[in-house]
Amino acid sequence: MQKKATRPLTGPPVPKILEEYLCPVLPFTQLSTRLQVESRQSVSQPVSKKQHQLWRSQQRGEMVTTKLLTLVMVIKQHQILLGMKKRGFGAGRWNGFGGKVQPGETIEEGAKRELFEESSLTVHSLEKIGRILFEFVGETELMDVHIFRTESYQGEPEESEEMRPQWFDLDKLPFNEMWPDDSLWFPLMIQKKMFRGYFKFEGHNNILDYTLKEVDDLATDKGS
Ligand code: 6OG
Repeated sequence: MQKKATRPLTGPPVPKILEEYLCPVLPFTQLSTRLQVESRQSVSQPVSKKQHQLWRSQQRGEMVTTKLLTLVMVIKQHQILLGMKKRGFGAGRWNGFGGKVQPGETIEEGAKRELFEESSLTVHSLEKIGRILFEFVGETELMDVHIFRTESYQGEPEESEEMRPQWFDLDKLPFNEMWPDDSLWFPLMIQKKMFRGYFKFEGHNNILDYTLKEVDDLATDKGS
C-alpha cells in the first residue's frame, strides 16, 4: 500500500538569523515549537492584519532582515552615563549611546563613532558585554544590538543633536524612563556579566516574550 504523503508539521520557516542567534539561548526545538504555535495562533483570537501580513511574507520567504546596531555604556565608579534621546527611535528615553553600524566599519568602530558623535567622548577600547536581538511584532526587520561597556574614556560629555547626557548613580537608574528590557539586563551589564538575549516587543512598551542568558564568551559570536 502506498504511504500517504503527510505534510510536515512545521510553521513558516524559522528565520535563519533567529535560528543561529537563539541556539545558545534556547534549544532549537523549543524555538521552532514556539514559532509554530505563534504561526497557528490561538483559535479564539482574530488574526491581526499585521500578523497576517508578516506570516504571509514569512511563507513567501521574504523574511527576515536584520539591522546591526551598537550600544555603549560608560561607567565611572558608581555612576553610569546615559543620554536622553531627543529624536528618532526611542525618543524620550534614557539609553546608552549607539546606532547603526556603517558599511566599511567594524562593529566596535561603529560603537566608538556613535559614542563620540552623540556624547563627545572618545574611547580606546571597549569591552563587549552583551548582544540582544529585538523583534517588533509586525516588523520584518530585527535589531541585532551589540552592547559594550567601558570604564575608561577621554573628554567630557556634551549634549548633541541626538542625546542629552547625564550621570546616574548605579542604584538610582531611571528605569521608568528607559526601554522596558533594560531593567532585566542592566544588572548583568553592571556586574560585568556577559549575556545574550532576545526580546519580542508589541509596540514600544510591551514585552511579549524574552530570553536572557549569561554566557561565558561572546568572542565566538557571528558578526562580532
Ligand atoms: P538609532 O536609531 O538612534 O539607534 N536600542 C535599544 N536600546 C535599549 N536599551 N533597548 C531597546 O529595546 C533598544 N532597541 C534599540 C540601539 C537606536 C539605538 O537604540 C538602541 C541603538 O543604540 C527595544 O540610530
